[in-house]
This record gives sequence, C-alpha cells and structure tokens, in this order.
Amino acid sequence: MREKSDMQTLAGRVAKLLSKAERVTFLTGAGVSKESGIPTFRDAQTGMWANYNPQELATPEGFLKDPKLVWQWYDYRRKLLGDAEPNPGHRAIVELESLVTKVTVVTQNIDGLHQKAGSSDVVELHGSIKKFYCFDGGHDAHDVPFDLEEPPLCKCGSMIRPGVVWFGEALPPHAMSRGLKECAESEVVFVAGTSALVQPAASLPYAAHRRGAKLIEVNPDETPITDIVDEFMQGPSGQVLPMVVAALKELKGV
Ligand code: BJW
Repeated sequence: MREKSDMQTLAGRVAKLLSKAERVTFLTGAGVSKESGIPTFRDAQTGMWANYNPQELATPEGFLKDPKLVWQWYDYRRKLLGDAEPNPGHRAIVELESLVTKVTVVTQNIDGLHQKAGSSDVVELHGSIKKFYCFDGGHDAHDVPFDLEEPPLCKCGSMIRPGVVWFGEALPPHAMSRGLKECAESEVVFVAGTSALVQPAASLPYAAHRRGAKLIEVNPDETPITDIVDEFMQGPSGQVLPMVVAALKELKGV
C-alpha cells in the first residue's frame, strides 16, 4: 500500500528512485501546460466556446460537418498559445536531463511547450497545433496565417486541417511505438497532468507498470491510474516537479 506523506518527504523518496535510474520517461498531458495559462483540454470550453463539446469538435466528422467552426476553434487556441511560455514544471523536466542519463518526454500536448523549454527528446503522440496538412491528400501546408474565417484550400483542392490527432484517428505509428519503447525500458515513469482517459496514450502507464517501472503520478486530482502508481504526488506539476529536482540535487550534492 502507498504511504501518505507530505510533499517534501515524497519528493525525497522519488529522488532516491531517480538517483538509481538511467532512463526516465515523462508521459505528459494538458495539466502540465495549465500553469503557462493554457486551459486543459476539458477546461478549454470557455467564453464563446462554452456551448460546444470538444469531443465533437476534435473529430474528422466534426470538421467535415462544420469546417469553419472547427477551424476557428483551433485558430482561437493557436492565438491563446501565442506568447505562452514554459512554466517551472516544463523547466524542471529539462533540468533533470543534467542529472539522469536519459530523459524522454512522451506528450499528448500539441502546444510545443516542452520543446520551447528545451527538452531534447520529445515524442508528440497527438501531433502539433502549429502544423497543418490537407484533409484528403495529406500534403503538408506551411505558413498558414491566423484569422482566416475558414480552412484554406490545398493545391489539390482539399481543405487544410490542423496537424493534430482527432478522436477516431490513428496516432502516428512511430510516435506510439517510441512511447511504448520508452515506457517499457525506463526505470521510472512520471505521468503528469493527464486525466489518463484517452486511449491509446492512457495504456502507456499500464505498459510501464507491467514492465516493472516505478510509476509516479503528478496531478492535483486522482485519475484511473492512481490505484496502480507507486507514488501519487498530489499537486500542480509546476510546483511538484521543481521539488523533485531540488531533492535529487540535494541527494547528489550538486
Ligand atoms: C494538472 C494541473 C496542473 C490540472 N498540474 N496536472 C478504448 C476504450 C475506449 C475508447 C477508445 C479506446 N481506444 C480508442 C478509443 C477512442 C478514443 C478515446 O480514447 N476516447 C476516450 C474519450 C474514451 N481514442 C481515439 O480516438 C484515439 N484514436 C484511436 O484510438 O484510433 C484507433 C485507430 C486505429 C487505426 C486506424 C484508425 C483509428 C485518438 C485520440 C486522439 C486524442 N486527441 C485529443 C485532441 C488533440 C487536438 C486538440 O487538442 O484539439 O488530444 S483529445 C484530448 O485528450 C487531447 C489530449 O491530448 C487528450 C488527453 O487529454 P489530457 O491531456 O489528459 O487533458 P485533460 O484535460 O483530460 O486532463 C487534464 C488533467 O490535468 C486533469 O487530470 C487535471 O486534474 C490535471 N491538471 N491542472 C498537473 N497544474
């Protein structure tokens, strides 16, 4: 049974695990970007978007039904992301790279903030809001401007769409296989800022658990995986992750 402890003690225990680990993976979700001012996926419905269901907008069917609406939703979110900066949680993951042999970030986020923080190995499971390709032909599109009323057309005549993975679509196969490999080969796997509901990403913590990795969850709320994790660090990642890094530095005397 998992011990209940204060956060400092918990950070010390996690630092001990990290001090023996060579490979560490972070599986991250929208909560990790919340302290950068980016609403989580399920919190994203505010203001004029409050009446729409994100699970309907983020589908190919939703796009075909109302391309203008879906396009404007992504345009709005792309603008929200505009000047967003990585937060202390993103930066703590980067700092860990100097303390552990290999750190990989496997993210469901489409916002690019891990890369902006400086993480050197980021696997994007759900694509990127900054990329675009055409719906029918899969041709890449570049320099798509903001404030278009509706999706522009590709040279092949098909509509340009955001380069993200919608419900019902397959994840990029190389991303999912990298995610599985890292989870299977890491001694410690953090699961941070995700509701752990959306498949197949939500299967990765179980794969890591089966392969004997120590699982550390960082989230203000419990999720379906809380029962199987080795340590549950209940709190915002922007506070919790820097504490883990500080504890590891103290342990290593650096
Ligand atoms: C903090 C915090 C702080 C707050 N610090 N934490 C098996 C069973 C049932 C269903 C399925 C299944 N297999 C597939 C499905 C269907 C579906 C699915 O999983 N549905 C579920 C709703 C049940 N999956 C799919 O459709 C996937 N495709 C697929 O399986 O295809 C099969 C196929 C194979 C071959 C050919 C064709 C098809 C695709 C899933 C794609 C998901 N895409 C989205 C949209 C991306 C673009 C966009 O953003 O618009 O990705 S959905 C959305 O959910 C987004 C996110 O990446 C993803 C996960 O959300 P996340 O990150 O967990 O965010 P939230 O908001 O849910 O949670 C935030 C968390 O943060 C909370 O826990 C907070 O407490 C916490 N938090 N503040 C730390 N400061």
